[in-house]
Amino acid sequence: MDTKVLILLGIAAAATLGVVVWFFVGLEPDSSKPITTISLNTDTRATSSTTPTILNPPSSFTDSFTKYVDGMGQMTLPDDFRSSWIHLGGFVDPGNLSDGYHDVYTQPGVIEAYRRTGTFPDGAVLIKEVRGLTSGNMTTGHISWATDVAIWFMMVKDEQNRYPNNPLWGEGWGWSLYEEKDPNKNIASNYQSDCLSCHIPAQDNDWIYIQGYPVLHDGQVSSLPPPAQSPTESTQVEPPATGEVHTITINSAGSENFFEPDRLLIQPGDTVKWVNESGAHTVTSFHPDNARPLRIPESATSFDSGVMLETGLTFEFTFTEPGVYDYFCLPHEFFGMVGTIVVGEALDGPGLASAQEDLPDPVKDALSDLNEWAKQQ
Ligand code: HEC
Ligand SMILES: [Cu+2]
Repeated sequence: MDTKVLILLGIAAAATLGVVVWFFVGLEPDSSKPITTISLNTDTRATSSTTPTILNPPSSFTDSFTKYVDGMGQMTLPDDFRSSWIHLGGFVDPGNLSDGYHDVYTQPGVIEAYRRTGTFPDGAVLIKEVRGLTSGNMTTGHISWATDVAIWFMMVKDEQNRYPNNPLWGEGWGWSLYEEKDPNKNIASNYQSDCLSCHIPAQDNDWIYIQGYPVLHDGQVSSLPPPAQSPTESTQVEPPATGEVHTITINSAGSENFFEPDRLLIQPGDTVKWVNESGAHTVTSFHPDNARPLRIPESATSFDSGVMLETGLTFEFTFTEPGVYDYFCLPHEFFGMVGTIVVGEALDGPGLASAQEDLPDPVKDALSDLNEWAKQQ
């Protein structure tokens, strides 16, 4: 081909493009609006989460292990996920101003892979961005919208158990956490104490709360676990109570989660009835049955309410053996949500021992405070 022909072809192409652009501009619903930029989008990725169509979905996401994970298993928050990843879905906590919006992002192609196989592919990354909430009157009503970023939670799917000795990796995922003040620094240290217990209700869905992502399952969430493997009626573990019944409420207020009261003196044969006032909690004794060190009398039975997801659910336990019983809430253990019951008197036993080293720091602090109190009973 000689140069003249090339130039002619070039002019023809430019003219065609001009006509095409003019055609689309003409289709603009409001063509009176000034058009400032026209960009020719060569990106084939769909940006809408409801119609995820990707022309060439990547079949593998294992490059995550070079891009976002180092050789030791330390994870880095990707910096481009908001603009080039897919918004999978989200959650809103309207009562919580400081972390009301939870938006979840994943790589392009993960949705297609999930819809094909029913599982998250190796190397899939999920990022939950947590933002504050504000609200005001708009022409549509009283509307809430998101403010600044507070924190990011990140999970990386690992089907090959690549980092068996790194405490951030397990159950098929890497788990990490970043704060706005230093997004380059992961602040989680151990997924079991920092993350896992709170994800137990989602255990059957690979630890992911897929009900928040209808795009994965077209809203068909019948495979979801029942909302509560929980005590819908009160559970009686020991012989029928002959003693008094004491009530402890379980509460969530903003970011505070607590048993009220968190310390109680009762008599052998008395029953304690825990009532869930708000939030999702458990009443779980420190006992090897519950994967924790023993902190109840040796001869006593362990107890665990299961997750109480709804307000008004109760759990009862009748205490027969004298001594000190320590218990915790599984979802909020890491925040120091623990309590103690002294039955009869504070006999020297596992419940009075100083807190075990491997317990999270907030638990250690709370237990030493409760121990001080128990010793005086
Ligand atoms: C207080 C309980 C709690 C703790 C602690 C917690 N999570 Fe979650 N996480 C949840 C709940 C509940 C959801 C879904 C609803 C929501 O966002 O509130 C969720 C959602 C997520 C999501 C979005 C994907 C999904 O599962 O739906 C990621 C990613 C995530 N968490 C990672 C982590 C990591 C990593 C940690 C530890 C550093 C962690 N989480 C600690 C309760 C918790
Ligand atoms: Cu709790």
